[in-house]
Amino acid sequence: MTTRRTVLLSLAMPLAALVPAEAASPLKRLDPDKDGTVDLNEAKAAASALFDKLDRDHDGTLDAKELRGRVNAKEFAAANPDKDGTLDKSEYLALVELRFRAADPDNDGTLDAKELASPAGKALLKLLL
Ligand SMILES: [Ca+2]
Ligand SMILES: [Ca+2]
Ligand SMILES: [Ca+2]
Repeated sequence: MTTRRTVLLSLAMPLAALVPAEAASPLKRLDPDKDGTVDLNEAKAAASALFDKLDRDHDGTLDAKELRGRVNAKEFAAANPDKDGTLDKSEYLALVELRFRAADPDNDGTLDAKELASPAGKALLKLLL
């Protein structure tokens, strides 16, 4: 019995050793259900956490300064229909959804590693991490 257990442990070890190296990739950080893709809910959950982190003055909105270049002026204007100079969370998440769709050319509702690495995918990641 002891021998068998030792064999199982030695098989498990190399797998465990891989985890820290992979934890840094954006896909791993954005994929809590570990299905290998990022869906819109996962993207929005990450975006919501980032929004709270960026909102330094905790007024529930992000101004251009708090966004620190994550959104260009044209997108900012389009994402901010009430033109108050700030994005609230629902405006921010609408922009995330827009970029998500742009990054999903095969329209399957999920982003795989390749889609995340595309220019549109990288633009989306700026709003998530
Ligand atoms: Ca997933
Ligand atoms: Ca703010
Ligand atoms: Ca896709």
